[in-house]
Amino acid sequence: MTGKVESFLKSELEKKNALLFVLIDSEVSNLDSSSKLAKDVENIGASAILVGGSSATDQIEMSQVVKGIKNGIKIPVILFPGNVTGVVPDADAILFSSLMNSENPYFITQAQALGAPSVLKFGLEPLPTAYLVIGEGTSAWFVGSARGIPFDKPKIAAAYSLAAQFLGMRFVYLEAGSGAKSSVSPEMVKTVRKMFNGFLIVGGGIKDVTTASELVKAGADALVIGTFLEKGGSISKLEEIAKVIQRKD
Ligand code: 1GP
Repeated sequence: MTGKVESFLKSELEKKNALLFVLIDSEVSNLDSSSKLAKDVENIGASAILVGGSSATDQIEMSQVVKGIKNGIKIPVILFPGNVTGVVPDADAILFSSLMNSENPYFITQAQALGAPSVLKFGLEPLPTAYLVIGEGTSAWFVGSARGIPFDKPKIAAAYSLAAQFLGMRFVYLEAGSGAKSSVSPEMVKTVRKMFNGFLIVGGGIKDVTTASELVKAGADALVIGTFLEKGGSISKLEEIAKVIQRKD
């Protein structure tokens, strides 16, 4: 069943070529700075704020950050959990993800089973997501015991995405990993796009206009950017990226 946040994202996609999601890691940004950051990125046209990450494990801190952010903005706050500790109240939705290419069944179905009752209890809208880790050496890869899909094997990513679609998942997230040296290739996005009909999210290592625009041209529906801002990247440069990816030609 499509909920409010999913409908909002779809309506955004009718207006914009692709969407910008900004990732806030509650262990990097404190309460004040994350609330300000959320307002700033809403102002430049981001469509959602993701809160979480594979190394964010302090549930109390995350809960405070989510609550703080939520008060000041209208765009949805979507949880991006790396584990059951990433399920907290007050957000609008959650990327209810299976790390499909993990070698550990915990990250494929068990964490989901442990977290699901809290998702229901907190009234979070679950967005059924196949989370695919591309490449190696990142926190998402290590923490999630992923068998990273090689960057130059787009057909494998496409096969997983098609399997996700057949399993009823409406979102695929191609993840190169936070702070990855290189992002997922446009070729991989293109190959996945041909197979997968749902909402295609791409993240990890995106920090410039050219890369962002190539990924969108290849078929990404939303790009996730986190480290760029954490490392001091400017809001005006992010606005430039937002404008380029949102523009309908
Ligand atoms: C990480 O895809 C997100 O989970 C964002 O990546 O931090 O490299 O922007 P960056």
